[in-house]
Amino acid sequence: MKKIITMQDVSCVGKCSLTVALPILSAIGIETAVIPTAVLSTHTMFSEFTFHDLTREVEPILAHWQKEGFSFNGVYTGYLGSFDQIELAQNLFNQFGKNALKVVDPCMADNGELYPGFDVPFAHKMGELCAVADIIVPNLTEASFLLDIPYQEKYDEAYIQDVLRKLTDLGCPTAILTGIQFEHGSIGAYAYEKDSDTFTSYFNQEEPRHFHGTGDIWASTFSGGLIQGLSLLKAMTLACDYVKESIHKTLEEENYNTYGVNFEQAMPFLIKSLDNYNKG
Ligand code: PXL
Repeated sequence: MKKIITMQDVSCVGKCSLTVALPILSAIGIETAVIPTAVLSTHTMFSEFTFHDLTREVEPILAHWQKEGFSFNGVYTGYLGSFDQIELAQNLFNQFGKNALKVVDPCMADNGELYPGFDVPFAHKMGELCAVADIIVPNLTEASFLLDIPYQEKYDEAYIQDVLRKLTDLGCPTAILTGIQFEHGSIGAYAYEKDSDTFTSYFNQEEPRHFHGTGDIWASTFSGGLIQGLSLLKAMTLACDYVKESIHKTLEEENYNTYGVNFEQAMPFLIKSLDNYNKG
């Protein structure tokens, strides 16, 4: 059985970070070791939330895992709350990432703005973690902060390709931009692999609403798909299709939540899709 480590917070309500990564990776059939970086009552898009920092736990956890001789096929980091946590993620990559696929989702911004509590120096520090990843999966806002370029709402394919090349110049061989929209009604992911100088993209029909937390669902599904041996395009396709289905299930519900999507009800779709890929 394949094994992955994921390092991110526990937002007790909010359907993001560990509370989506763990069930999704389990559904994909991967044993998942977790490094919880903090416990919050909700994610930070609520007007208030409690926050208990777990940074001090990370080093002892890693030291114990080293002693046990554990090894993993993948290491995937999501929302990290401080400079210290980014440095610990770098240690994690050094200790457990040598023979593992290292995926960084630089969760820190959306819709042109940084999330509460983050600033430009934090974004640059996140760039240092991206430099030592195999694959990074920012949205365009995060990419703009990583590269210190203005966020653009309207763009064309040449612009996206240029941003992707610049992202790989940070040091990672592959970069994928998520939530890309060249035209109204279509949304998808666009990847660049530096070694082969190849671009790959996948687009879906856009659902009528956007939701918080879909980036975490995308990154968890994509990381799990790759660890299970899917090609880059198939893992991107699985992630885009599962996010779309999760939004679809959400919108089917009367009085649906707006803080996160119904990824739980779309899980049969995820498992069936993965089965079909494995058969095909
Ligand atoms: O979805 C990313 C995320 C994860 N964890 C926390 C967050 C967010 C986004 O706002 O606040 C605590």
